[in-house]
Amino acid sequence: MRIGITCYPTYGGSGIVATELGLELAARGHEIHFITYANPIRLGSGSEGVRYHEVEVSNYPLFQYPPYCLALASRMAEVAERHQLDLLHVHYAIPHSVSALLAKQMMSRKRRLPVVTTLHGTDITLVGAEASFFAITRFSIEQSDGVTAVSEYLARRTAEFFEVEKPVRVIRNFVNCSVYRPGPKARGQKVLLHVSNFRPVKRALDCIRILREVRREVSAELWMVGDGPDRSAAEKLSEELGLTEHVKFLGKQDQVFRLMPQAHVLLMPSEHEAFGLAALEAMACGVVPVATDCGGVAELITPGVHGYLERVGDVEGQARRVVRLLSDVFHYEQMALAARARAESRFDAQLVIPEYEHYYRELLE
Ligand code: GMT
Repeated sequence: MRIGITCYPTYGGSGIVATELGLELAARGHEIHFITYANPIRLGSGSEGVRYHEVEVSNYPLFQYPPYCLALASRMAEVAERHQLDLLHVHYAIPHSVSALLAKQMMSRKRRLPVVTTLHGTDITLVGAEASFFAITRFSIEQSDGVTAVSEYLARRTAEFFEVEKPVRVIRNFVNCSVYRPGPKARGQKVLLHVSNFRPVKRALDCIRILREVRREVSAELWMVGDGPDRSAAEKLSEELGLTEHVKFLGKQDQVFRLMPQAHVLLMPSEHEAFGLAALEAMACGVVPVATDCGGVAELITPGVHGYLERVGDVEGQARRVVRLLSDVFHYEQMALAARARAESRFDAQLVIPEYEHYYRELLE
């Protein structure tokens, strides 16, 4: 198939899933066209079967707000005609889905261009729920030819909140278990890891507070990977709590699979997660997740088996779990093996990518 993919190319779960999906589909022989405003971070250069089409927006002085959605729609239509795309698959409803629907209308009469929209989380729970975006998010879900969600929870929430009849297919996130795999652990100190875009919903500051509690019992350090609005506040808090030398802010990393296996525990203290991709990637690397029980995370982690889920904001509860894991080697090893087995048996790319392929075929037929 010839597939156009649009996503946010920056550091964030939906862009990562879209990029990995494109690369996996290309490896299975499909022709993939990324249509985005910048090269998606995990795309690299020169992957076989993958092309990148940049969206440029005119900055005419009359425009107070450059019309990105229109530039995207035009580029989608142009790429679809030129490369005879079979379908467009957009990730994150706003505004990609709306631009794709417009591109579909722009096609010459003979060309069909089905639109698949994948819902990732905040496009429904935060952005789509804002009064100014509610109606257009609902419209884009109803008008897409196919809609997928990354968890049962998100599919249910979409149906309830937007009162849409449109069937939403659940296709969970995936990880390539040959790339994300266990490796040697960091020597010396135990390592806690947090990977996110440091938006308030991630509660990155809780990681610093958890480290403080953990260090009362066990010697450990914290690696903070990523960047975003709460990074400065997290750096300031680590200074205030006298933890500067125990917290490393590593910034954005595009080869997380090299870093992850070295850690012992992944911290994901989020306020909300539709799925929790960082936890899945960590599990594949044999790193045990200590997370919060929110959104769709329980579809990934069975508490006490593949990791732990505590109440949002319960820093002491999460710290207690970390201390137990770091102090009881047998318990830790068992859980790390179970986490890896869970990733392999249910979420490996080899299992999930065919679900997308079947879905595309259903729509094309
Ligand atoms: O806000 C974020 O965490 C980024 C966001 C995105 O769309 O870029 O992540 C969402 O999509 C990820 C990939 O499907 C999911 O693993 C995350 O759980 C989800 N984030 C939230 O629901 C907060």
